[in-house]
Amino acid sequence: QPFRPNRIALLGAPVEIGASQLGTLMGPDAMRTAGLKPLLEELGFAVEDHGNLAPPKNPMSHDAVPANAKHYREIQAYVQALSAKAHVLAASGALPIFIGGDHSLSMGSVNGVARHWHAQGRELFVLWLDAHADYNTPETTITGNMHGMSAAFLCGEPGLDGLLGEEPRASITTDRLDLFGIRSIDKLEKELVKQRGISLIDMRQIDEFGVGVLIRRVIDRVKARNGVLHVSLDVDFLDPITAPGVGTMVHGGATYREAHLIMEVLHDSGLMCSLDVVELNPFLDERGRTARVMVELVGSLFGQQITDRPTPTNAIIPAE
Ligand code: 6HN
Ligand code: MN
Ligand code: MN
Ligand code: MN
Repeated sequence: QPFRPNRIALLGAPVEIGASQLGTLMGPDAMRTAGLKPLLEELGFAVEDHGNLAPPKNPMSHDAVPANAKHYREIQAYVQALSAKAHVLAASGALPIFIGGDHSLSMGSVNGVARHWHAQGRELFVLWLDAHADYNTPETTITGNMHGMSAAFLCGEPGLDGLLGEEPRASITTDRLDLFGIRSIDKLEKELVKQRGISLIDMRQIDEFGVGVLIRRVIDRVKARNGVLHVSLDVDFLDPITAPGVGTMVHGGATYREAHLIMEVLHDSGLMCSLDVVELNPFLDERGRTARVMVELVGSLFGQQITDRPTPTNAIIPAE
């Protein structure tokens, strides 16, 4: 069953302390300035902008603060507020877009969205488009930055168990996570991902097979289980030549067209139920270039096309 609502809910999540480089706080407003809402409206959607989420000033959490998780309390407040809001937005029937903010926000957005879909009896799959695996735990992290832990948290890895407090936890299983575009992974993080058997498409595989083939493999798996797909798009998935406005640049990322092809194929699949656009850092951007690129990518994800002619695929899916 495809999910093609005509309503989109925008929510800014200006969290920046999950990363060491400050500035992603300005991400949501830069995406607005770059014309996100009018573009989606032009594509035929009714767009509600819910503004930027403000977490409670004095949150009540009494769990122990884990070692090696920087700004744990502040991120905890954020994640709880975001999970609750994400659940409400998903349940409203709109397709929510969470605009970051650093990647720690996905701990809240995905948890809330997963909770909604699991109650509908549909499995939530997560596509993690990123230079990094974000699969560290407080045990494995080198930096202590929580934006490097979000995928691990979502799969229920231990170490951040008290993070959600009273907010119900809706973990995804490791066979429903696809790490895609990876080219920077820490040693212990790599071991953990391997141990869990998580699907990881690195840049070499992208070079060898092309993104068209590989993204269809992800989609087919979601389809086969009648799932829905949350897309978590980190700006650093893209090559820094195309997207310099990011604090964690890694060379050798996806090109402008590779990224668009992924968005176009995802759109055609009709499986996407929610989206994060994270790690945009307008403080590091060049004349709004990266913000504009991200808005254009969202356009392709919601049906913007070069021509209206359907393009057949020549993908031959290699056995895994
Ligand atoms: N991101 N693996 C590094 C760390 O600090 O744990 C980088 C994390 C990057 C996080 O891209 O969202
Ligand atoms: Mn990330
Ligand atoms: Mn990243
Ligand atoms: Mn390439």
